[in-house]
Amino acid sequence: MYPLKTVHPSVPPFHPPSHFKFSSESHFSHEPFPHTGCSVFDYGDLTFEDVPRADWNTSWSVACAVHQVAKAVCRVIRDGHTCVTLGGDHSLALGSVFGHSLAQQNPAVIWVDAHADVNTPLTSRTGNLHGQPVAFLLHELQDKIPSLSGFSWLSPCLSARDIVYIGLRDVDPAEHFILKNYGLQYFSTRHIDELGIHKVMEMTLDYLIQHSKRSIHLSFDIDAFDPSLAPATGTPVPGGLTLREGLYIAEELHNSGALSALDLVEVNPRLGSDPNAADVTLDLAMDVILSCLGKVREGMHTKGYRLP
Ligand code: DIR
Ligand code: MN
Ligand code: MN
Ligand code: MN
Repeated sequence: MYPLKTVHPSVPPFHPPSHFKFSSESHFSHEPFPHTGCSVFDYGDLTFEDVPRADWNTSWSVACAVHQVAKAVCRVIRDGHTCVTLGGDHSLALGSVFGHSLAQQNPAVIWVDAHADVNTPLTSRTGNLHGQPVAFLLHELQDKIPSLSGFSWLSPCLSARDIVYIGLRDVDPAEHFILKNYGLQYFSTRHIDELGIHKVMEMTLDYLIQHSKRSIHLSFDIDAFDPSLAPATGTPVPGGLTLREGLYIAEELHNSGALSALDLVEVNPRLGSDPNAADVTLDLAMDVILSCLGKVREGMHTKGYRLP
């Protein structure tokens, strides 16, 4: 038997918080989540104001939406749960990471992505806010961020030292400058080729956790995977993670016992060239989430199992 460090999720009895009021459709599932034994509580949908199409990517509409995400994520983590946030584009991590930092002191962030998402509004060549969330979150970049309408609730909650990227392979020149100049830690796909995903995860966790007991935020952009595996996404980049690398990352974070928040973003079922694109991408996203929550590839049996 290979001596893996394994943390078995203890599943405490769950009582829905008395104060939740996201929507009337919220429900608590007493059925354990498939493969993991976790109990799942659906906090319900957030409701967003209708925004005219022309305003979809404006800072105001994004800011209002992610503010709601921040409050919701904070509440879930304060209740003692691991919060799973599904996207949607990666600007939602502005809210989820900030919300996490309100609930728990100084979380560590692992950003799995083809992109560094660290443009500032002034360096961005696309204007896309989903290419900028990390810049908004970093203390070190605050003097480079113009004040945008709607974002007054947001204050930086991460230092350059608190984040590690895995899977980078499409980084703009300004982003590369930021990574180097501010000493952000990253493992590009070339680093994964060189070191192997096992070593990358070991180094990532050593760097972020060391001997401290801090919680981990995994922000997983599905475009980290190779486009052959995750075609239904907005900005696919060739040469991405294999299924096994992606699952290894997720399993190691489960094994760390410190995962408090997981974003699974940039899944867009409307995109992709063939009719299967949405299905395969959704299945993959599901696999990552389940692995983060304790699904193991070697299989499982329940305590007390007896052969017939
Ligand atoms: C590019 C692409 N660096 C940008 N980034 C994407 O728009 O800032 N991030 N697609 O997810
Ligand atoms: Mn991203
Ligand atoms: Mn990306
Ligand atoms: Mn993106």
